[in-house]
Amino acid sequence: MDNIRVIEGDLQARDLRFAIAAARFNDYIVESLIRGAVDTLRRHGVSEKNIELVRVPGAFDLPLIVRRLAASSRYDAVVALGAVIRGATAHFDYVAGECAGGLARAAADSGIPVAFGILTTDTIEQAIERAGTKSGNKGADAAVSALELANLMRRLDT
Ligand code: INI
Repeated sequence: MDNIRVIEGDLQARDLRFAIAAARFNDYIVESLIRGAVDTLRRHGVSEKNIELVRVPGAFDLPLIVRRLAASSRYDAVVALGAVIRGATAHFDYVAGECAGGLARAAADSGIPVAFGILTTDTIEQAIERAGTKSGNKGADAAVSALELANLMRRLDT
């Protein structure tokens, strides 16, 4: 390992610009994800003027808008936030599956990192646990990934 050149992204803010795309559905949960993401970016030194928040109705709608944001050349990375809670409906599989697949395609097609900050849980209690209580904050985790990936993309460019 000692002789291997390791290429990785650090977590420096530099002049990086971020879009946060967040669903309104399950807003009580998603607000905490947004707070976690913004707080994390700011504490790593990202200026507020380099963060824009875009709201969409639900997680299913994220891929279309994230694709547009990623293709705009305005951002170095996009953080996608939402909460899909299973409840008693088969809807869950469609919404969660299309959201995940669509976000992955948006990243691959645009060449801009898209961090996946979508909670997919069976219950609202599990969602609360992952939105800033005992299991951390998935919005904050996604923001860290976005920072690392944006920096890694820069390094790979040089
Ligand atoms: N959207 C979510 O973000 N989370 C959900 O749990 C959810 N459920 O359960 O239905 C949900 N549905 C709405 C969907 O994302 C779209 O906004 C809607 O279908 C309009 O395109």
